Amino acid sequence: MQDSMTLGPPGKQACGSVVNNTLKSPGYPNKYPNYMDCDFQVPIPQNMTMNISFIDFDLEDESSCGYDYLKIINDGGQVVSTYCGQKTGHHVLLSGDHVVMKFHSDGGDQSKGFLIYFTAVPHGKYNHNYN
Ligand SMILES: [Ca+2]
Repeated sequence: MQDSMTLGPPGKQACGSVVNNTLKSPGYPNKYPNYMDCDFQVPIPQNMTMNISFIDFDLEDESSCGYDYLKIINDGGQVVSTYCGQKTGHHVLLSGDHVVMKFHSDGGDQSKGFLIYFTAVPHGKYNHNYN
């Protein structure tokens, strides 16, 4: 598997990175390319909880997200949730050392992609995850 932290072959679009606490899918707001595999690691400040807000989210939909997906993985390497379809307005709260966002697209059907915003909030501001 290709190292997702490096640029792909010529002509393949780069994954980008988190800029100003904001993560955009490749090409956003235009459709993301096929055959993308991107890992984004976002540090979580000590004693803080990360609020991950799906400002805009539209990936190719499939009942088990088998085609295109965004996975949220905690610092223990466990997949917290897998998302596809339309999830605009969704929030996820995660604590730990860092969060990994893993984006995959297959060889067919593209959608708009996502715009995600990260906000570190003090522990206890929210009582539970609402994903
Ligand atoms: Ca697709």
